[in-house]
Amino acid sequence: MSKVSRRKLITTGLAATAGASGLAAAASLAHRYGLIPPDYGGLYGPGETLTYAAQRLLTRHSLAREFSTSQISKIPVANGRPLDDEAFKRLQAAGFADWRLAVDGMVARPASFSLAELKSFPSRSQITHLACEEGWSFIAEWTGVPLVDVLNAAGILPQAKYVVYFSLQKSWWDSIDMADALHPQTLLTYGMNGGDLPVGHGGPLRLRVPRQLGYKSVKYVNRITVTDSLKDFSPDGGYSWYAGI
Ligand SMILES: Nc1nc2c(c(=O)[nH]1)N[C@H]1C(S)=C(S)[C@@H](COP(=O)(O)O)O[C@H]1N2
Ligand SMILES: [Mo]
Repeated sequence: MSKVSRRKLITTGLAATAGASGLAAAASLAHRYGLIPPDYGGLYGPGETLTYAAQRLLTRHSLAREFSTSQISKIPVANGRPLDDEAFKRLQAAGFADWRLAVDGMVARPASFSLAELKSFPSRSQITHLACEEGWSFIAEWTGVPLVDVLNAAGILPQAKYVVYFSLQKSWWDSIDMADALHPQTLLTYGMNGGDLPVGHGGPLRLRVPRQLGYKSVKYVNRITVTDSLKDFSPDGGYSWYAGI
């Protein structure tokens, strides 16, 4: 059976099973195919599994919509408190010359990159929508280096299954699977609307994951860890781990 028709069959099976005998049965079918999000054990477990499995089977290679310049929001919304502790203010005052991004975990060559080094990679710009789970959203142009290029520079080991990314803002971090980590639209961004990425929007560096809700686009990213398990990085309570849109 071809890959595509096998996929179709699994997807049809998932939908039919969900309708006939409830989400739990569909989730157990998804389990057989390894399509389990790391927060499946919680209250919304079977539902989370069904959403993630169906999306991964149907839309693994799909692109987030890109917009034209005229559709860029006039006043982008900066949400949450900007990072303003003393250590960050010192980095900012020095133009982030001493700031670095660490890349570690399941990579052949753990590395750290300055902003100038990240800017020396081929850059990509894309105009995408950032949607908050609370209902507001805006469209902006984001410029940066595809995460895949930085991961390749460090050498992703074959066991890798997830990429965890941490913020200078202590309680903020999140993770994505390799389908999103290697996706061409997933960018480590240092620019917005033609200028530097403003601190209010996560400058000097923010991971943009335009195929998922806004909270997956963590601001002030300074460390990336490649891993085969999220058991030491349990997702934050309240938000579902997979936030595909
Ligand atoms: N470090 C950090 N990243 C963050 C947040 C935050 O408060 N701190 N808020 C998240 C949420 S809930 C949303 S909707 C977006 C908002 O992005 P914006 O500030 O550029 O509008 O950033 C996400 N990333
Ligand atoms: Mo949000």
